[in-house]
Amino acid sequence: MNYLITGGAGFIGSSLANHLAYNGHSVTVMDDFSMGKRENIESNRIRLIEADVRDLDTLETIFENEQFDYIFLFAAIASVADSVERPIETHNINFETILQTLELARRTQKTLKRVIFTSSAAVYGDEPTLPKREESVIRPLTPYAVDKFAAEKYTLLYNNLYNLPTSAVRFFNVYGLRQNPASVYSGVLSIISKQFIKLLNHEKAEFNMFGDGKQTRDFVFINDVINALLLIAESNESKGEVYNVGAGKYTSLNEIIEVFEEVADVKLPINYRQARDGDIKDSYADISKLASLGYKPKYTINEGIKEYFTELLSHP
Ligand code: UD2
Repeated sequence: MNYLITGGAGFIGSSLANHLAYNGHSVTVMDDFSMGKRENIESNRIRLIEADVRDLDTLETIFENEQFDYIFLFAAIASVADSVERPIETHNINFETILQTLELARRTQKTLKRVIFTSSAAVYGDEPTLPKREESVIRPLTPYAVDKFAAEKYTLLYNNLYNLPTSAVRFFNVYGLRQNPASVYSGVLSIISKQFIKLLNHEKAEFNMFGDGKQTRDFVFINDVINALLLIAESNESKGEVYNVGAGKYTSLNEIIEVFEEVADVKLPINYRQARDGDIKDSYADISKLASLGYKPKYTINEGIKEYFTELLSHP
């Protein structure tokens, strides 16, 4: 099959691209390396196009010259905090390029099996009812969440209005190899695991816990996420639908640290800090809609962290 993955050098996109290439598919990655990294692309069978998704000419050339079976849209400003700093740029990248891509696909792609847009649990905002169902109250509170929700809606509209086969996913807290721990707003598990690696290297390490550590999240391992994405892309029933992608379980940060301490066999010093402004206390997904397609997460949190940590140790 022929795949196009925008933002395919980022954490989730590159994990999917490597998996597909490894399984013999033809994969084109479009990325400007603003967040993604060249070294995330591990297969020399992946074709890399270095371009910003706002570069319409390049997008048009790609779409006019090739027919894809599957298109995955990951390219985005991925940090909520960045979106608050840069609302216009966020809107251009996270919303307008998605609409442009859908339109290009409608015009040029004749054998397309699916376009998948990647949205976020951020669309649910701080409305406290749990677990989150796809039909739960939507309360987007940041430019990031507003644009994700709008782009998600447009993606599904293209299925319903123009018969372009599309689906969307709302990621909960994905973790795994290649998640970049560089910023304080990076995924918390990448930040925690970096500290454990330091400890194992006999370097000084500590973790800033924002709040009491009792906040919970639905942490889902990248391998389960890839399975979910492929399942949704290949199912007929999922056309025009949006799916939560999580593990359907919640774990507190304190529990997460305990699991890491057990796996690494070392204690991590914790600095308790004030909770972040606007931080939600708890979040977890109802995954029954995804389960109805045959999805069942393979990794418990203990198994996922163990696998993640083992992979990290062998990928210095
Ligand atoms: C996730 C997404 C975000 C948005 C949001 C929607 C990630 C990386 N972020 O934010 O894009 O979709 O969900 O709800 O997936 N924490 C610490 N110390 C640190 C870093 C974080 O205590 O050094 C805490 C943080 O205050 C929060 C928890 O860890 O309570 C999880 O933080 P996160 O940034 O990994 O994810 P989240 O759920 O806030």
